[in-house]
Amino acid sequence: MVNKAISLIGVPTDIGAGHRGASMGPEALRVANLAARLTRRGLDVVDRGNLQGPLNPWQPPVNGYRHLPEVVAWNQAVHEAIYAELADGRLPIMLGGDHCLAIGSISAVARHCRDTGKTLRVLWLDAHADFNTAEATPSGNIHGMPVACLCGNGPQELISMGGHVPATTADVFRQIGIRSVDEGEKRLVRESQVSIFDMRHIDEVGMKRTMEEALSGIDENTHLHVSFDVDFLDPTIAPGVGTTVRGGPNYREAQLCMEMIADSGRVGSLDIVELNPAFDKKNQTARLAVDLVESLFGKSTLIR
Ligand code: 6HN
Ligand code: MN
Ligand code: MN
Ligand code: MN
Repeated sequence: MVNKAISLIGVPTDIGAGHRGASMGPEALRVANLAARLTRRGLDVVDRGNLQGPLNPWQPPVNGYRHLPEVVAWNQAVHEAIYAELADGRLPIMLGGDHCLAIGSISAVARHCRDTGKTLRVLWLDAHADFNTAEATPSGNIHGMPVACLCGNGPQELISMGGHVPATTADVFRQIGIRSVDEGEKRLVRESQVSIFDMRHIDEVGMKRTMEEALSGIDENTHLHVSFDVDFLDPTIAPGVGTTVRGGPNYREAQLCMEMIADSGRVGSLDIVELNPAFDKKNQTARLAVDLVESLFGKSTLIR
């Protein structure tokens, strides 16, 4: 059974992104009624408000990284907040914010798993692999680097978050929906143990078998962390993100993905990231994200 004690933690920053606006993500999710929708599902939801951190100075990269000191500050705040919620026995939902924040959240989840003897599995729902390094990145934007950092490939301040290097290992990741990986990044992904279920795989075998594969091997001792980058979704249904890539999952495929995760009963923490209201129309992408998160917590279209 999934933990019913949910804590919402807003992280209003676009410090790792290539476009401004993901800083408005937490409020857009609140306006789309995230808390009430989950409460309606019988969950005990507490909104902890927003974390604080440095403003976005909007500077070019230095040694391959944009805004590294600010990214470190935000992620430290995220790490402490998520770790405290987990230690308190609650299920944290991080309302991003851009995807660099997954360094803080997932390092905290990994630390909680070490404390409690749980096995970590991360479902990374994204159009992108986010496996860049200072050498491979085309942009210097750290939202393209969190998975590499979590696996120990990145700047010292980010790979040592939570005091354990690496924070976790590549074999815990299952990446789903991938369709945009940079040239240098491709080589790094191939050399790693990250499992990728790219759009070609989803086209060929379908979302059902993809999710069976991504969830295979989990058991009562698994802590499932879902890192939901909203650009996972096809841009025709989810225009409110900074880095759209066409050819993503449609509404039903995304619903099935979330429903099958819910069926596992093992979700222990969630990131909702990269929602960018500056690109959205009438908050439709935030409303879609909330709809999908309801499914992740058990809302189902199943009749039989
Ligand atoms: N995201 N691969 C590109 C880069 O700049 O490294 C895009 C990264 C997008 C990251 O959407 O979380
Ligand atoms: Mn726990
Ligand atoms: Mn991402
Ligand atoms: Mn992405």
